[in-house]
Amino acid sequence: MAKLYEKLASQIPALRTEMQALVKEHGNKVISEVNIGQAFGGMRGVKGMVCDTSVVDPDTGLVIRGIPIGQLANRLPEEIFYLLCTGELPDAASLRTLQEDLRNRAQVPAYVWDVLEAMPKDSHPLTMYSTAILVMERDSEFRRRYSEGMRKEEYWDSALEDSLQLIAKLPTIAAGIYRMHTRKGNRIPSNPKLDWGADYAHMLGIPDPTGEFANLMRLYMTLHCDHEGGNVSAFACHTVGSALSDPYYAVSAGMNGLAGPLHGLANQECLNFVLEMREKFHGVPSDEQLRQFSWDRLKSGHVIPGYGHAVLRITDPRFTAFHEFGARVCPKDEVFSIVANIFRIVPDVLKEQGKAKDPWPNVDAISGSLLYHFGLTEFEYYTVLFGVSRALGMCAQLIINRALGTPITRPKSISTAWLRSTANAGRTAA
Ligand code: HAX
Repeated sequence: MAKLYEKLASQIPALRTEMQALVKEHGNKVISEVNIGQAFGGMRGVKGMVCDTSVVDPDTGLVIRGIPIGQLANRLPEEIFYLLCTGELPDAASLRTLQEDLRNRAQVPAYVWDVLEAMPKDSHPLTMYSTAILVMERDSEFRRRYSEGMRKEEYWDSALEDSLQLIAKLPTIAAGIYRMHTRKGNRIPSNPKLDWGADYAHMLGIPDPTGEFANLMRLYMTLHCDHEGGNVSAFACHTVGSALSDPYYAVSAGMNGLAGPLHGLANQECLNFVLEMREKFHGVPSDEQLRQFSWDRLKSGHVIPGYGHAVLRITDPRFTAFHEFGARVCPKDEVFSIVANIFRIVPDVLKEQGKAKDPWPNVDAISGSLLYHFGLTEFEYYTVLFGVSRALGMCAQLIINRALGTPITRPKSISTAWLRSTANAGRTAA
């Protein structure tokens, strides 16, 4: 913690000065306009918040602190967390200190397991995961210090403290949920010699004679870490945190957003789509069968899961990183082959249909097929994996927002009647 804390402490005064100067000198400069379509359309494209951890460019994809995600695919998730927070990759000593710090905080309180074990056995794993985060709120340093009168300039350091506590414990909690939910047997103790991602893989208990499953988990944790500030889970976390609810409340809220089928649950739906196809055609379908299957799905009023994006207009570079991993590790796997064939065929189908603005695959189109290859076949669990990784970005964004004193989120909503009269006034004026 020391080095990450010191690094942030050294950076924050300049960040505050820059923000204050921008607001003072250019506070009235218009950066976005909103039309009625956007007001009814999920505020798509409206520039109304600041997020420095990462940017999603329609034509580049995820860029973390100026580095395209494809160039970070071989980095450890802990390095990515440091990068998200500070804008710099850690040197060897800073990485070691952060890893040691996370190990020292990894012990999960017994009451968390008691709560999880008391939940109905058919609870969704993401509900269990979000509950575990929320129940640990009793230990929040942010809330404790706030109630003691903590000064506003100090908010970030207790947000960092809570974030590190959370991040350290999440792999153990998530792996415990997997063992419990799938009735795979007892929880597997953490191995303190392993890095964060590999330890998570180890605690899941998936046989890994080649070490490639651990590699997949590191890659998975790195690729899903952040996707700028306006996506459902990040925005939910941001909004709850902006009320100065502590990081446990805010991250748990973000996880609930991840549960939606249009967001984090999409990876589960994607694998379903692929497995349905495999079952129907008793293996890898021909190109024509695949094309017809996709059209049938569209005509029945369903989306093709894993394709399209609210921002991206290219093949998601995270899809590409997973595709390269699969092509190296399991090129002949049936499920992976179907995913690769869908990638050849579905973009043209979607273009022909002409509705989706982005006919290209997003990360969810492929991640499940790789997990499935290694025997992690319980796809209702996949969103939890996403949630472990995404906690890195949520926490980094929270820490920075508390450092900058970002105020409570409160966009102005308008009524349909107001829009109607405004639209009509425009018509009269024209
Ligand atoms: N298949 C079929 N139709 C699609 C489509 C797809 N994959 N993607 C978009 N469309 C349709 C939309 O449903 C919409 O139709 P209507 O006008 O009839 O409502 C139309 O094309 C325009 O939509 P859009 O502007 O291109 O897309 P949105 O920004 O509204 O939505 C989504 C983006 C990701 C939600 C959308 O592309 C989708 O539903 N994709 C499938 C689900 C999915 O892969 N979700 C994961 C996204 C990544 C993520 O956040 N992961 O957490």
